[in-house]
Amino acid sequence: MATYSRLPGSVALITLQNPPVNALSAAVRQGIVDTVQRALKDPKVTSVVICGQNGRFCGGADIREFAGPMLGPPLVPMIHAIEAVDKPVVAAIEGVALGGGLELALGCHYRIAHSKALLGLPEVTLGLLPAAGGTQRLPRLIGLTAALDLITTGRHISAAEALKLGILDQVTDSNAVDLAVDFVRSVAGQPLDSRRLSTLACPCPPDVDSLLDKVMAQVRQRSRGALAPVACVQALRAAATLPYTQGMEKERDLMATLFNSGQARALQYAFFSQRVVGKWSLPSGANWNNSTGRTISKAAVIGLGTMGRGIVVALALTGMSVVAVETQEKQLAEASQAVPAMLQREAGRRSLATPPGVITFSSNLQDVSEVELVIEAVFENMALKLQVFRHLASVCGPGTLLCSNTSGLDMDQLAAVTKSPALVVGMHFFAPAHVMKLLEVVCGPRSSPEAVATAMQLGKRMGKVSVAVGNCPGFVGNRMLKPYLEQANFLLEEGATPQQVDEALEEFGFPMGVFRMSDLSGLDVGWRIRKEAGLTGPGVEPSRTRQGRRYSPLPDQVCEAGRLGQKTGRGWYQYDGPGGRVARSDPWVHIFLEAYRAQHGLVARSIAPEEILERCLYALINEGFNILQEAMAAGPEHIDAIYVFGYGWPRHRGGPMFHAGQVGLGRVLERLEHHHHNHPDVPHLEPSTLLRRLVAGGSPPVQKWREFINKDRVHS
Ligand code: 3H9
Repeated sequence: MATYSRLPGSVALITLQNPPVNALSAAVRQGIVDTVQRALKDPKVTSVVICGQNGRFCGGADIREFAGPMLGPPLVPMIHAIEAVDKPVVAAIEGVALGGGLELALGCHYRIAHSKALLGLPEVTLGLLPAAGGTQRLPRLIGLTAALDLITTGRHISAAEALKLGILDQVTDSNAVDLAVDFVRSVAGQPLDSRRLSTLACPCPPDVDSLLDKVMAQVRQRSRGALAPVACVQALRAAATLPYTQGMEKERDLMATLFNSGQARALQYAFFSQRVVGKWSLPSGANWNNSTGRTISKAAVIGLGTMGRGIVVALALTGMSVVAVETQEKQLAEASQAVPAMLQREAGRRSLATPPGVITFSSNLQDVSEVELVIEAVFENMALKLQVFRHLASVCGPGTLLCSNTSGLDMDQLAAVTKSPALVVGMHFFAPAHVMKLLEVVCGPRSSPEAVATAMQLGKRMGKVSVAVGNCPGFVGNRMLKPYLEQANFLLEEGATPQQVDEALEEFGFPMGVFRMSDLSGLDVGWRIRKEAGLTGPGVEPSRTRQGRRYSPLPDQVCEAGRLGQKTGRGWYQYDGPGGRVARSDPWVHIFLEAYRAQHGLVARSIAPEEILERCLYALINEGFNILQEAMAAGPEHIDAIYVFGYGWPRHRGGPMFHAGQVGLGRVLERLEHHHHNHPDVPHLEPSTLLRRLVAGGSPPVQKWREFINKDRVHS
């Protein structure tokens, strides 16, 4: 709702009240309509200030209401009514003015903000556009070019930038409401015509069409199939070329299309998923609300390869001091050059609240004895990691948290060689660790709530989306990736080319298909893991069945040919040279695939993109259902957040589990049964029990799956 008070000097103060972000719910909109009317009618009131409770102006439309019928007064006429008021209205912006919140402020005649406030029109990130006049008023205020940038990216901007762009009239380091009240008294009685943005012309560059065409082309390329950014450009074209009223009609029509699209639902689900995963819980009942983590001020990282270096930077950016240990002298020398440069670059890109912490380089494990938390990031080899953990257990105090950056090894085995297994958790970062948003926090059976809470809090401090997951081979992300990669290889055996597989996946919205991605990461990573698992290497039978299931030796043979991906200039594609980035089709690969098929008596067939998508994506999704059933992820939102933030799953498709719901669980089940029938030697294609149970239960929406998962556990 909104409260009304009359301040000395004839100023009416309207305060939005809807914690935590004063979103514009039906009750708040009704409150604004009523209080603005009251201010208008009160002859003693000469001016109005609108602010938000608890130092937050407004976080925009109430996203929770989008799922239900539209109730209460609509935003557009409400904002029009404010703009039309003949007493000056000032928005006093503290905290945030986002989406509908900024649109409300744009309907006011003046805008004053606190210097720490953030402003923006992030609707595009929710699959929408700013449809309360934002696409029409903002370009009239700051010009088409700047509005295109803000609205198509949805980025939040600082008060300083908003002042420079002309969105704000004043910025203050002290109380924005007090300043707004003083200010509005000083402008009472002055003409308001030039302050009504809807009446202004939109400032445009002379070559407006070519600008709009250029931006549209960029947006289409960047958005990988997302509809909202394209609609934003269309709405801004209307602002630049049509009168205001017609522009508003265009905005409304585009919004109606977006609002009812599956993409908007997916993106709003992704918004809430990101928040759900922060509220972790363990099977023991310990959770984010009843567990306290430690505040870490000094940490250490062991192993300064690519991952270790990124982790050092991510930790130092939080302001904590970091001991960076590497026992190989050459690697240490390289890292002590590279890491400070990485830190400086990254600190320059962000506006840090505290200066970066001090990094001390060392070749001696003994130097970590004083730290509160250690992250081991040595080579992915159990024997080596066990050796490091044993060493750490003898060097560190009994209260030190010991974490591993393993991407899939058994955390419990590592915990077993320490003195305090309860203080051992996995912290699985994604490369580059100082940039990628995802962190899997791996909870072993003995990890204490305190250890999990500490890792989750540390993830948050590093700006990560941290997801608590269970301890199983590959955890959640890599475990699901395995059947996906496996299907991609089988498709090559059956007749597809790497380009065909990659194109189908990129068309779906992945930034890179599986083979281009593997070339980028290095093909030797998986090769080493398969050798460790006894799947390939000297003495292993070179057949297409290994350890009792279908196996494709294709990637092993590519590695054996010295083709390790971009780093060697050759992999599934060819590059300009070692380290080259542009993938080109390689005749060697086609000859190699033909020879391979001939050797194994395989007849190549033409494979449609639909089959490529079904085989790769449904195998991955099926494993997601197994993970849910085994409680290795607390809910579908956790899996979806992992895939959106760590594996390039297109955000406008919500995540793999949400996508399964959109496709229809019955359809996913039917296609898995079909492919499993054709490939009975591929266990990953056998539909999960949970999927069958959900379909039998009427294919409930993703938010209801937990009921079925819990039922499953009671019965198992
Ligand atoms: C829009 O405005 C459309 C219009 O143009 C046109 C309409 C016609 N609604 O993120 P936090 C909840 S679209 C409902 O953890 P922070 C959030 O779920 C909207 N709920 O805090 C969480 O709930 P819980 C455009 C919302 O301090 C709690 O608030 N606006 C909304 O890290 C705290 O959130 C946006 O896109 C909302 N609008 O960050 C802004 N916003 O505690 C979306 C938040 O139960 N919001 N909640 O988990 C944000 O970006 C961040 O929440 C914000 C605060 C920066 C505001």
